[in-house]
Amino acid sequence: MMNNDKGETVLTIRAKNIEEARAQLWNEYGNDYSIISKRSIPQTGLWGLIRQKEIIEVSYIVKNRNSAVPPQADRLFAPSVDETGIAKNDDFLRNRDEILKKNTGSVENAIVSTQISNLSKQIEELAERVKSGTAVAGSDIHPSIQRIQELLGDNEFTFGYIQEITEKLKKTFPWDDLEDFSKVQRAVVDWIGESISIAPEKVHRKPHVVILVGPTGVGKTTTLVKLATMFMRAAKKNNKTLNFCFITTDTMRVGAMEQLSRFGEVIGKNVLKAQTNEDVQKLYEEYKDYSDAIFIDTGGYGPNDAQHLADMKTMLSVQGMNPDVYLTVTASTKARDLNTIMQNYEPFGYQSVIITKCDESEQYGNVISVLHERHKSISYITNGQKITQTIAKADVVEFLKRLEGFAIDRVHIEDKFNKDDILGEQ
Ligand SMILES: Nc1nc2c(ncn2[C@@H]2O[C@H](COP(=O)(O)OP(=O)(O)OP(=O)(O)O)[C@@H](O)[C@H]2O)c(=O)[nH]1
Ligand SMILES: [Mg+2]
Repeated sequence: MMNNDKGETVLTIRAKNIEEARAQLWNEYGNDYSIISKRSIPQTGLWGLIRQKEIIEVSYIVKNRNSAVPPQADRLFAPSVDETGIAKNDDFLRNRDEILKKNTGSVENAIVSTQISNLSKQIEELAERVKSGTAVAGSDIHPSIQRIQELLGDNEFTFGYIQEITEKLKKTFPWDDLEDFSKVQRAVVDWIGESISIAPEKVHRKPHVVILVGPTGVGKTTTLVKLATMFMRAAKKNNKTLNFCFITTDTMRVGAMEQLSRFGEVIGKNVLKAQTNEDVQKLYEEYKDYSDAIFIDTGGYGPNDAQHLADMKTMLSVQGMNPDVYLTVTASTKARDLNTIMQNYEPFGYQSVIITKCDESEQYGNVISVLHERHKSISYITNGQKITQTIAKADVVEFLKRLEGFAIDRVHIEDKFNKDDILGEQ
């Protein structure tokens, strides 16, 4: 308890959300309180194992502290409201006198009084919403939240993600503040940005072994070559030469070796072939001492092809190799399939995800939602079939700019998310 600069006593209460805090204050003081501020307090569950929840702490002052009528009794006489939401004061005063005569001080009266006061509070709120035209038949969702839900749906965000944003809006914005749609929208764009995790740049010990895994036809081979090209350019920029080789373990598919070899020819590199774990091991031992990087291409299997996935994992397990494994998926993959793929490739210990074929997709909500739900980061995105200039480091701002239907304040998001250069455009 403390005093504010007007000498009024400032009190605090804690609650799950602002609505609950208001309900508590209403029960205690009727209308005779003013909320001054609120703040969120993180709560950690059992030994920090359970997901963090937040509660809020509300600071408030009590008005009319010396009022002759105690708050509970006073609320018995909340004015009745007609269909326009306007209080009928004569009826209200008559009822108040009659009830006062009949009811004095029993527990039952207190309970009834609380119930009546809660009801009158609800009526007041409803009348307020009818007046302002914001009441929604059969739902307690503000139109701004509904609009946000529609926009998120249009961008293919998952139901779970939309629910999360809805709860956050309800917690953060009091009903009246939801009227300001551009403010709401800006907050949602910020939250989407905050939910995108970009893989941090890492410094690797030589040789930097890069392995791409992922379903059939997602663009693993093409992306591996794009990565090699990008690393080569970065080295060249620093007046260095990148010593590297390609290894393909994709020996089953007709033409797989030729495909990579063709790319290899273009950039002047041989492609080495590995059919077994011993082959990978041998090639690694042979090349590790004088390679800056080793790029390993893998065959594509369906995410439910457990046997092939297990064989591939065995083939790639080489002591001391410590590879940088990326899961490669296309931007247009449905959220549910993405979830299955990410789950089934988990044994490869991929550090982050490469999103391919972004040029073929308009919406990214599916990818953003699933990666957020599975706590995975994005490292690169690819944007076309051309080997050069169609790979970029993943960038929050680029994802936000592609959100459909949202008004995007570019200066704000660039300031907030600190846009990096797109490597592919250099
Ligand atoms: N539009 C578009 N096409 C791409 C992109 N990346 C790759 N592709 C194309 O996707 C097709 C498959 O690419 P690959 O690199 O062979 O895919 P993969 O994952 O190695 O395929 P498998 O080895 O058979 O599993 C090719 O036609 C590529 O040109 C991209 O970013 N955008
Ligand atoms: Mg391939």
